[in-house]
Amino acid sequence: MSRIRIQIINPNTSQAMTEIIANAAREVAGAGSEIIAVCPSDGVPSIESHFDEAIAALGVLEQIKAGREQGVDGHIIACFGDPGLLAARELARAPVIGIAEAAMHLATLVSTRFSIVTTLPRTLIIARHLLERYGFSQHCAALHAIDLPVQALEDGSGRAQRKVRDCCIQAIKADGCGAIVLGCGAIVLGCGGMADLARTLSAELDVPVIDGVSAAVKMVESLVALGLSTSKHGDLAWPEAKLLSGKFHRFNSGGGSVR
Ligand code: 2AL
Repeated sequence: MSRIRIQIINPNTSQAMTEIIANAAREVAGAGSEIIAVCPSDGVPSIESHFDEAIAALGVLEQIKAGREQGVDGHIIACFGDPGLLAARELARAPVIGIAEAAMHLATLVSTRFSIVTTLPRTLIIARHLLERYGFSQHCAALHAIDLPVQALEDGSGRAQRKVRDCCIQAIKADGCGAIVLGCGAIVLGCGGMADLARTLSAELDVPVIDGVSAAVKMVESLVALGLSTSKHGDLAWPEAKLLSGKFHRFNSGGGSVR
C-alpha cells in the first residue's frame, strides 16, 4: 500500500503540546504512515471552555483546508472536545476523526462501561455533551476531573500525570468501569520521557486505558486501508457555494467559496 499521510491538528496554539501529540501519534503509526502535526497560528493556548472551543474550531477549519490542499489522506482533531468536527467533515473528503470519538468508540469495544478522566471540572460538560451526541451516554460509568488546567500537563513536573494515575485508580475502584478514557490530547505523555502514559497505566492497573490520539491514528489508518472517505452526500456535502467576507475571506478558494 502507498504511504498514508495523516494530518494531526492540535487545535490549541501550544507548539510543545503539538510535539507531544505528534510523538504519541508516531509511536503507534504504521510503518507506511507519515504524521504531519500542525496547530493554528492564531487562537487559544489551551482549550477548556465553550469559548475556547469556538475560537479553536476556526483554527481547525483553516488547518483542514490547508491539509486538503496538500492532499493528505486523513485528518485528526487532537483535542478532547472534538472542536469543529462536523464542520471539518464538510470541508474534507478524506476521513476526519476527533480524539474523543475515537477513544469512546474503542472503549466500547473492550468494555461494557468506561470512565473518563479529564482536566478541569468545567470541561466535564463538554465530554457529557459528546457522549450524548455520539450515543455513548449509556456506556459511560462516570466522568472525573483532575482539577488541573491543560497546561499543567506540559509543565514537566509530572504532577498532572500523577493525578491522572490516582484518578484512574479511584475510578476503577468506585465506578465499576471496565476501561478508562483519557480526556485530553496532552495526557498521553508523562514526565521524564515516559513514552506512553496510557500503555503504562493499562499494564499497571490491568484495565484498558485509552488515549484518543493513538485511537484516532489507528482509525484513520483503517478507514484509508478500506478505501472509506467522508460522505459527500447529505449534511456532510461541501458547504453551499457562497463568498465569505472580511477576515473569513481566507476560506474562499478559486471557485469563490470554501469548496
Ligand atoms: C483539551 C485537549 O485535549 N487539549 C486542550 O487544549 N484541551 N481538552 C481537555 N478536556 O482538557
